[in-house]
Amino acid sequence: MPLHALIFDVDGTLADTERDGHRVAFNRAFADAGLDWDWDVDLYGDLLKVTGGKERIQHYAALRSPHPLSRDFIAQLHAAKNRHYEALLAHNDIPLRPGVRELLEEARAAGVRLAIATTTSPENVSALLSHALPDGEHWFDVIGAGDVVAAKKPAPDIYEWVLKKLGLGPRDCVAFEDSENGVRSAMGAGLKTIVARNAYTRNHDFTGAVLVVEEWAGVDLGAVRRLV
Ligand code: XBP
Ligand code: MG
Repeated sequence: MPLHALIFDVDGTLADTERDGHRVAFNRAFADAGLDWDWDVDLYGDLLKVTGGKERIQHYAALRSPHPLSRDFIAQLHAAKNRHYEALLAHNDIPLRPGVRELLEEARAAGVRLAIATTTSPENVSALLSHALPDGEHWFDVIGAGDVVAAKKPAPDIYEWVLKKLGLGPRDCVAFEDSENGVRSAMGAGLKTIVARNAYTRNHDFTGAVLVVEEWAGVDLGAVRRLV
C-alpha cells in the first residue's frame, strides 16, 4: 500500500507539552482569575482524560461546584491560559521529542506529505512549532486543530477533517499518537496508528495500534512503510 501522508498529534506526540507547558499555564490563568485551583502533576494526569482545554476546565469546575461556570468565563480563562502557554514556550525549552525531526525530514525528502490532527488550539500549535521547529510550520500541508470540529478526540472527527482536506483516504496515511483518546480517534477514522507512549500515557490502552514504542527515535520511514 503506497504511503502518501503522515498525520501527527501534537501534545505528547510531537513534544511533551502537557506537564511543564499546558498544566503550568492553566495554573497561572487560575491564579490570575483569583481561583484557588492548583492542578498538580498527578491530578493533571487524570484530567487529561478530558481532551480540550475549555472542556477540561468545565469538567473540573463541575467536580468542584454544582454551579456551572458561564461559557464566557471559561472562554476567557482558556484564552488567558493560552497566552501563558505561549509565554512559557518562549522562555522554557520544550523541544520536539527525540526522533520527530528526523522522521519529518525523512518524509519530506521522500515526498510523503505531513499533516496535524490535534485537540489543542491552533495558536498553541503555531507557538510550539515556531519555537521547537522554527523552519517547519509550512512543512505541514494541513493543520486540523481545536474547535474546527465540534466533537474532540476520542471522536474521529478531527482525523476525518484532516483526511478530507488532504484529499486522501485512511489507507493512504498513518497516524502518530501518544494517548488512548488519540488512538481511538485515529482508528475511528480508519487509520493505522503508531504510538509513542509518555509518562502520562504509559498505562493507557492502545489496543489496535500497529506499533507501540517508548520513543520515536528508531521509528524511521522504512519501519512505518513496513507496517502499512
Ligand atoms: C491535547 C489536549 C489539549 C491540551 C490543551 O490532546 O487535550 O487539550 O491539553 O490544549 P491531544 P487547549 O494531544 O490528544 O490532541 O487548551 O488549547 O485546548
Ligand atoms: Mg496527544
